[in-house]
Amino acid sequence: YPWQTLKDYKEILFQQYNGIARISINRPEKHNAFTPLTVQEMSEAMELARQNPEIGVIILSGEGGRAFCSGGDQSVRGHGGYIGEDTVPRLNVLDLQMQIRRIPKPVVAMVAGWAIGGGHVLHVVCDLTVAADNARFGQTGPNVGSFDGGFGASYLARIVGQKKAREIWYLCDQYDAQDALQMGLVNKVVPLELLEETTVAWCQKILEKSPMALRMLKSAFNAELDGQAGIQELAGNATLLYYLTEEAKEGKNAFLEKRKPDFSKYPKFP
Ligand code: 2NE
Repeated sequence: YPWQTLKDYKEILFQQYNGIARISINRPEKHNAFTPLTVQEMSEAMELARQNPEIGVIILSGEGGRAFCSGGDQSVRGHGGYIGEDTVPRLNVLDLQMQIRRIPKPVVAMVAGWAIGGGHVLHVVCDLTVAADNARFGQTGPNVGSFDGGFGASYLARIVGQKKAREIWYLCDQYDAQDALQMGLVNKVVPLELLEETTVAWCQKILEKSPMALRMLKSAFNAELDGQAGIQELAGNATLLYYLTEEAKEGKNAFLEKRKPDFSKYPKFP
């Protein structure tokens, strides 16, 4: 596909094609482990994709065909987090997880090879996952002195069930693409050579759908799980829809025109 670069980064690629943005970790020599800079760049790209009216869907991937992402780069893990050039320890991947969940456009994980540790959690929080037949999934936290008790535990358990989620975390086993399909952890498995084609075809199908309906659905799926924050997100979309009505505009116009609003002509639905 003729992907066009949207912005140059050091540790990721940020491209677009036909309404699809693609954010891809570009550290194949480390199986696409992330540093604070990788995450900062992904975060900025995700925000740019959110603000770009041309973009309707985002693909998250890893370069090289051998790994989606192997989690936090253990060689820069220091006292209290992952350490970047500014010497400050961070766990900024948690903010990226929130961004993926809150962006009102579907995010599709395109997984070839390893999706491990914090890299596994990144695909878990995506709306959909298309996997290549060489994909391998798993958590490693308890092996390397780490854990993700947020979406990495509770949302994973919503997807695969409590018993399986506990197995995944307590045993730190690795699961192949068919295992993942069977437990509902991925949506589709295809041969590696068809991964991009299939993922782009799924995205194009999504792009034909009503963006407002997709937006409402994403926030509705989140609302059921995210408590007050989930309701806030769904309610924000309700406000957006209300602002599009003449009834809401009458309120604003009356204020600006220093008159009493006349809502009498608007229906009082049963
Ligand atoms: C992914 C896995 C199982 C692959 O094994 P293999 O044998 O196919 O590859 P290899 O040789 O281990 O990896 C290739 C190169 O990538 C580096 C390796 O050190 C190796 O480098 P060289 O020896 O060739 O120089 N590499 C791979 N993953 C890395 C990583 N995460 N950090 C730094 N370098 C890495 C195997 O590579 C593996 O088990 N990787 C580690 C997975 C892991 O434990 N990730 C961190 C989990 S914790 C986390 O991500 C996290 C969290 O729990 C909570 C919040 C935020 C993050």
